[in-house]
Amino acid sequence: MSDSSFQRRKRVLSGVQPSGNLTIGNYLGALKQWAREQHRFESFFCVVDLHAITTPYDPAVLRAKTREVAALYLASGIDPAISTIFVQSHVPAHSELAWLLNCITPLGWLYRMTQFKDKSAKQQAESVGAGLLAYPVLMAADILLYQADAVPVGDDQRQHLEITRDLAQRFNHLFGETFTIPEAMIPLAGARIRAFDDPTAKMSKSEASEYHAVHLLDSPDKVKKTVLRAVTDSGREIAFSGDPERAGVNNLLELYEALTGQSRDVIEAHFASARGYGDLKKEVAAVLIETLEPIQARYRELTRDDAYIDDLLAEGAARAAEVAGATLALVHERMGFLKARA
Ligand code: ATP
Ligand code: LTN
Repeated sequence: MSDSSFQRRKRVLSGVQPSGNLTIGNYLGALKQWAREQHRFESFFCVVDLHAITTPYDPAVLRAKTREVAALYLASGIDPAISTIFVQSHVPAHSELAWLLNCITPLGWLYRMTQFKDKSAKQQAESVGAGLLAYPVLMAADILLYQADAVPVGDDQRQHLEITRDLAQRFNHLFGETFTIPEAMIPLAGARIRAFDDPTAKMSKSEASEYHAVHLLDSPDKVKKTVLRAVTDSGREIAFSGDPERAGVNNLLELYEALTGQSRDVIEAHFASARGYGDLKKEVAAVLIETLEPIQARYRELTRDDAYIDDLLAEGAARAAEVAGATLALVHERMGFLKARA
């Protein structure tokens, strides 16, 4: 096969921040897709610790969560024999490319990001770090370093994917064809799970309130309690609906849909004879518990020995650094940096 006819396998890159306890939203929006897609794509899955320091945090918690998130990737079915799992800060090319891209990113693009507006509003205006504003540039660096074709994420990341594409195009225009333009890959079901205690808000792992989310490591009892307390409306009809008044029930149905893989018609028919929302909640809790049980069993197995995870992460970082290093070298050349003498 000649060089020009050789096509590399399409690539995927994605990541989760070690900024709290992973939720069922993270699983359905991200991890579950990753486990499925790793068979079709050459895959890179990163624990994005550099992103997790863009809001106030505790260093000891960051360290523990970084390992925990990596273990949850494995427990959710990411196979280290076919996918590369690594920690973002172990591959310095991420920070380096982020700086280079920062210098071609118009500030206006960053101020427009809804995540920046939401997260900065939660802090005192004067203490918001510059890193929170530059967050999407670091994310673009993560993706572009691997020349990723597709990025499997939840619906909330659409805007960040757009800015990544815009930055890649801008760079290619300024310095010549360098980066692959990536596509967002968003699941049909489960792309935006809402909070149980407030169905107008997205479920989020950094939200501390007790009955906000179901976490991947929650006990069956905690899962049941959280789902049974889920905020719903005062009606009785169990049907998918875009009516904001009925967002709570719709969220439970969407969870059921994403977890069981059944069609909406089948689900509505199944619940047609239910006596009320209580029946729906019980069944959603049951499928959640059933989904989490094998993940938790694998997690316990994998974390008996920290050295196992640390070894895998070291191998992953070495593989990732090869790919990222090649892209960064090309970027240096295109941008006009004098090559250091060997
Ligand atoms: P944080 O609260 O710390 O910002 P988060 O829970 O929003 O965290 P991220 O680390 O920002 O999680 O996101 C990791 C992945 O999980 C992303 O692909 C994101 O789109 C997805 N995701 C996060 N929350 C949800 C949700 N509620 N429904 C579906 N996918 C989600
Ligand atoms: N911003 C993402 C996390 C993230 C990411 C990435 C996702 C950082 N770098 C690269 C996909 C690809 C989020 O989910 N909040």
